[in-house]
Formats: sequence, structure tokens, C-alpha cells
Amino acid sequence: MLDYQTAGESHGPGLVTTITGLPAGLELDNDFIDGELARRQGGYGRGGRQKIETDRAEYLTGIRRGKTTGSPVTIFIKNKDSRLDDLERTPPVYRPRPGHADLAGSVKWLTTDCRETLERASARETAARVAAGAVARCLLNAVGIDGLGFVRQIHTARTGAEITPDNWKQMRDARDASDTYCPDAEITERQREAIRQAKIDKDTAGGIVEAHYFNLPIGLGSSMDWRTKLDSRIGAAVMGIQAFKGVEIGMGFECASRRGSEVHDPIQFDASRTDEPSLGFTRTRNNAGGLEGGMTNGSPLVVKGVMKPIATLLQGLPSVNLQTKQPEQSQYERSDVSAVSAASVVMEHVIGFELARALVEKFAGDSMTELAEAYAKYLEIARSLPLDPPETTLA
Ligand code: EPS
Repeated sequence: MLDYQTAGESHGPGLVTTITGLPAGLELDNDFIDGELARRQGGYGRGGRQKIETDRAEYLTGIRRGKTTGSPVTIFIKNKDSRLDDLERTPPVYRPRPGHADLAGSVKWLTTDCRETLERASARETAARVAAGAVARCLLNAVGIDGLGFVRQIHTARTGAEITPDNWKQMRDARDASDTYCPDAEITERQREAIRQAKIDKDTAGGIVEAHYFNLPIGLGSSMDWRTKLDSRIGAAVMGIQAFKGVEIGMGFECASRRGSEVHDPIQFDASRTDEPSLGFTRTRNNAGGLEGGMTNGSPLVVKGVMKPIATLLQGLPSVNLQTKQPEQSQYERSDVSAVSAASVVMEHVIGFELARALVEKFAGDSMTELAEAYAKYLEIARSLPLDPPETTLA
């Protein structure tokens, strides 16, 4: 099974990702992977840390001549700001920040020093997840699957931009021209203003990020078990991102106030599009967000996630000193005013990894050659259905 594990602290020597189960012969696009790590570091509203770091993927295992060998792939991302054992520069934190892991972690691991928890809970760890997801994207790209993540909303500044299979590449260019990663220049300016104002007020801002993936075959994931449903895996992957408080697939929560006839996407067949991974089954709309019964249905995958405002506020929040149990303001640690833009990169990649995992599960092989052949064969067989005449005909 394709899987990954991350390790590392925010101010330790670095972060590590180990990816297991990659087929042999996958060519890694190093410029793309490092470019995505750089994008995660960016976005308007980031704090001082990103001026120090230059995240780069260093491959320790599993790669020979730029390609996977089938051996676990270990990636190291160096922390330039490495000082975890220097007590003067990483002093104990006794005043937990409401909204952070500080209080629950300190009690859980039986310490009054929140640093023990925050070093691992820090969103710096998401660099390791972006590296894993960017490797997975190389695998998706090898069978023609691609996509984008972007910022829909920061605080109340929300774009109504529509992303379609025909415009998504232009939208990605527009996103890349925006320093909040929003494909809408006017809303970008409002989002910058929301972040600027939050900073003046010694406060922070959250938002909504969105990811779309295209050219997916029908049938990734499975309705046979809740663990193999893609909704379940994508939901877990998105909710596992630091500071995420909600996830929606397609129409999401809006389904509640609509009737079935308004929600479900009518099925059509277009004989001129049978060469596509959707095999010619088209929909008049995509409220399902590309998933039905936990499986891809041939429509683009559409996922939204909501990130709460960062818990580290310059003004502090009412808290309690864990040493004295006396009321005090929460401690300020260097942080970001908003990391919603960075979170759009992270969500794009944790979802990409789940798609790659489902792809490897369905078309498993030791090598990319076998995977690509199994994928092509599946489309060929599915396209030629019905293989047998029906045995019984109901009157
Ligand atoms: C982050 C690195 C961190 C924070 C931020 C995200 O670096 P430092 O703590 O050294 O400033 O900037 O972390 C958090 C928001 C958090 O809650 O821990 C990063 O690389 O994304």
C-alpha cells in the first residue's frame, strides 16, 4: 500500500517524510516538488520564519538516477532555524494559547512546558506532507491526473470564481499571480486588506481553501468498506491539517437545504467522449464533487476545507500559567497573521496523496510500467461493457 509518515520538530534539525509503496520507475520532477515547498512557504501574512528557511527536498533513500527504485523514499527538509536544545533560544512555554495544542498536550504528556507539544504540533510539519504529496502528484501526472488548490476566502473576503475543466489552467496562472493564492485580483486585494487589518489589531485571520482534481477515472476508492471510501480518506487527510475545522465535498453542507432533485447530478452519455477517463459518462452539474458511494465518478473532484485563525495572537488571549495556575495572557511565539494561502498548498497535496494511494490500490504493480498498463487495460475493458448479453430480461 502507498503510505507515508512524517517526523521532525519545528526547531529541530529538520523534517523527514518516508513514503512506502511507490512503484519503481516513477520519475520525480524535482523542480515541481521544490516549487511546491516554496509555495507553501509563501503567501501574504506569513511571519518571520519563512525569511529564514529555504525548504528543499533532499532525497536520502529510494531514488536512483532521478527515479524511484521501489525502496522506501525518504526526504529530508533541513531546518535552518534549528535550536531545539538551546534553552535560551527555545525557552519553556508555560502560558498555553487557546486554540493551540498547548494545554491538552501538556496535560497529556505530563509536563508544564507547552514546548514539548508545540514543536511537533507546529504547522512547520506540513512541509513534510507537501513533499509527500508533490511526489504523489508526479505519479498522478504519469496517468494524466492533475489539479490545483487555491484560496476561496480569507476572513470575509470571498471570491465567487468558478473552476472548470476548461479554465483551470488559466485559474492556476491567476492564482500564481496572487500573493494570497486567490485566482481573483480584486478579491486578492480585499484579502490582503483583511490580513493587514488583523495585523494592526494584533489578531489573526482564517479562511476557506479549495482543491480540484481533473481527468480522474471512474472507480477510485470503494463503497465496499468505510475505510476505502475516498470521502472518508480525503476527509481524514484534510481534517488532519493543522488548524482545519471542517471539510466539504462538492455541495457539502449546502445539501441540507436543497431537495434531492436539486442536489443529485443527472447522468448523460456522450459517445464522442468515450476516450476520456470518464468513458463518456457526463453530468449536467457536479454537486457531488466527483464522488459517489465513496468512489470517483468521472467528474472533477472538488473539496473545500476551513482553517481557523492561527492561535498565536500578538495581543494574547486569557489563559492560565501552568506553573502557578494563576490567570495570565497566553504566550506570544513568532507566528503568522494568516497561513491560509500556505494551507491551500497543503490541502492540495494531502488530497493528491489520497488519490495516488487509491490509484496504486486499484492498479497495483511493482513498476510504473505495470501500473500504466493496468490502468489502460481497465479503461479498455470498462469502455467495451457490456461484455456479455444480459442473462435475464425483465418484462
Ligand atoms: C510555520 C513555522 C512556524 C510558524 C508557523 C508555521 O515557525 P516558527 O514557530 O519558528 O515561527 O511560523 O507555525 C504555526 C502557525 C504554529 O501554530 O505553530 C511553517 O513553516 O509553516
